[in-house]
Parts: sequence; C-alpha cells; structure tokens
Amino acid sequence: MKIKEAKVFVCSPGRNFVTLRITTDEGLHGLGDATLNGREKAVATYLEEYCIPALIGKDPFRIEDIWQYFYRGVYWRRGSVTMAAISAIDMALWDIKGKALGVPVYNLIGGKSRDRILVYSHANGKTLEETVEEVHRHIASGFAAVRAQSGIPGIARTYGVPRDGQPYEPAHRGLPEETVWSTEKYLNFIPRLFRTLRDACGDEVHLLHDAHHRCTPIEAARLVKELEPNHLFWVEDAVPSELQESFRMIRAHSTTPLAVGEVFNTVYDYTTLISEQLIDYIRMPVGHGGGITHALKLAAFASFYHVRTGFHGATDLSPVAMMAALHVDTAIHNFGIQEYMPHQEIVREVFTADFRFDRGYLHVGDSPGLGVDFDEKAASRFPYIRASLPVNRKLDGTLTDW
Ligand code: KDG
Ligand code: MG
Repeated sequence: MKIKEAKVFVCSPGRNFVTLRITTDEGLHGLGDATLNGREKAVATYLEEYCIPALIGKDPFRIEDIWQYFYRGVYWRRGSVTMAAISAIDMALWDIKGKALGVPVYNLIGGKSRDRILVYSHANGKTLEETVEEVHRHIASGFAAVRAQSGIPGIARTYGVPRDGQPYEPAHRGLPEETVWSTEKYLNFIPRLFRTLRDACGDEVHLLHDAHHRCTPIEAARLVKELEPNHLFWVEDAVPSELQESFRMIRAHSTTPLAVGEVFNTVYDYTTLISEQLIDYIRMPVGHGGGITHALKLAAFASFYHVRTGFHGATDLSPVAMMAALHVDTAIHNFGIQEYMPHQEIVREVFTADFRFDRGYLHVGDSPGLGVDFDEKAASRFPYIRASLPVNRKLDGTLTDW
C-alpha cells in the first residue's frame, strides 16, 4: 500500500480546526488533527509545503520510520508547529493501519488496560458561590472529577471563566485581546475557594485546578502548600514550566500532586521533571507532542518513575485528537485521568467520534482505526476565521504569562 494523496482542511465550526486526511492507493483514508490554537495556518502551511510532498508514495504502515523522517530527518526539529504537524501525520497513519487490519487503534498498541477512562470536566463560575454551584452541577451530572476555575475578586476576567451565556473558549476573533492579572489577588482567593468546595462537596469528588502558568516558583510553592489540606487531585501548570528545575523547590513544600505540560511537545521537555519525580501527571497533548507514537514513548518513560498521564483534552483539539488520546488512555498502564471538555454541538456537523460518556467515564467504541469521521462538505460551510489567545498584563501594565 502507498500514500496517494494528503490534504489539509482548515475549518471553523464554532472554532478553528486543522485536519489532515491521508489517502492510500487502496482507497483507505486516515485522519489527523493539526490544530494549534491561534497558529492554525502555520501548521497547515508546514504540512502542505514541507510534509505532504514527501509523504506521497510512502508505505503508510511504516509509522515509526515516517515519524523519524519528519523528526530526526529535519534539521530544524521540535517546536509546537513542527510537532503538531508530525502528530497529525502520525495519527492519520495509525488510523489507516487500524482500518486496514480491521481493529481499533488501542488493539495495535497493547490492547485494553482498562474498560473505561476516568475524565474530569470543567466547572467555571464568576464568583465563589457560582463556582460552588457549578461544581455541584457537574457532580450531579455524573462527573467523579471536576476542575474548578473561578473569577477572582478585583480582576475583570480570568482564564477559564466564560462570558455571559457563552461556552468557554479562550481564543477570540482577530488579534489578541488584553486581559489584566494580579497573582496577589489570585493567591488570596484560591485557597478559600477550595476550602469552601471541599466542605461543600465532601471528600469523594476529585477536585482539580489549573494555575495556568501564572505564578513564580515561590508563589507556586505557597499555592500548593495552602491547598494541601483540601486534597486536590492535582494543581496544573503552577509556573511557566520551561524552567524544569523550579519544580524542585515547589515539590519540597507540598504533597499536592502536580500536573505539567500542555504546552510541551517532546519527551525532552520532561526529562528532569520525570527522572527526579518532581511531578505526578504529564499533560502533553497527543495532538501536539508527536502523536500516538511519541505519547506512547513518553508514557513508558514516565511509567518507570510512577508518573501517570492526564492528557490535554481542551476544545481547541479536534475530536480526531480526542480519539487519539482515548486510544492511548485505553492501552497504557500508567493512565491517570483524561481531560474532557465537550465540543459545542455544531462541531458534530463536521466530526463524528466513536465514544460515549457514562457516569464519570468515557468508553471508546470498537470501530477500526481511530473511530472518527470528517465531513469535508460540511466543513466547507465553516471557513477559517482568524482568532487569537489573549495576552495578559499585570495591574501596572507589565506583560505577563497568560
Ligand atoms: O489553547 C489554550 C488551551 O488549550 C488551554 O488554555 C486549555 O489550559 C487549558 C486546559 O487545561 O485545558
Ligand atoms: Mg491547562
């Protein structure tokens, strides 16, 4: 079998998605997600200009070799654009292999290690009271694990909290909007929120929180120490984590479990964090970190250090990346939890994915390949719209991490 054609589709059913479709001379096709929020066209161009011409004529079964061709074979390696493109190719090849052999991808990568996948949902409120109410609503609708983000008194808008009546989506049309941030106000508020949540919701529910890269190392240490009595499942991205060594200090102050890495894209972003056991969960998106092939290697490396997975699953990854993550979640031994932020209804007009939610868990179907379909005609009704993630400034106007 040979790769005959590969095509990139950029569409916007409610938000932008970049989809790669690889077709073989035997008429099989595989799908990959190449969405990189706010940088969609960069990945689309990288694929069209540099990858697709080199893919034509290759044997789609040689997944590892093709992966190495686009990683090791390229002098300018790594980085989120390159790795999102490689991820999309990799997913599409696993999809083709599964379809060709008539098996779901999880059966190609070790088979089922579990029957269902624990997920966490997003509860967001503008105030403490609204957030508590939202967490209760999520528990009542069956979730066993809930991430809580809240508006902070004295800050107009913050990460994770939607505007009125809209689903939460961080990217907005046009150039980046500017938001204002105060870590001091955040640190004064968040421990109170989680004390209230634990009292209100009891000990059973897993509570999670995303600090979204906003603290300095010593601020992060204070945060996780103050949250410790409330037994969170994890605190995510406590600091901008390119400085892996900062976690030595954070870790020394608390037993609150730590999750890191939704902006990472290779195992090399994790070497210190994992080998020194400075974190508990890896967040690297299957869709940005070299696809299924590299996610399996990262998970294997992490498993030797008792670090588990908690793959990124925000709505800026398409249902194709979600399916890829679910197959890995199903097969690996050191699975921890999967983020599950359901897409808007309109997304289903373009993508259909073979999984279902039942009482806190996702169940993957047994369709051959990834179990996801893409309707090209429907996609053409939703043309690309330029959208950007916000930028953040401190109260005095200094640019800071968003
Ligand atoms: O595009 C940015 C989002 O993927 C990110 O803000 C979502 O932090 C996020 C999360 O944990 O889902
Ligand atoms: Mg996050």
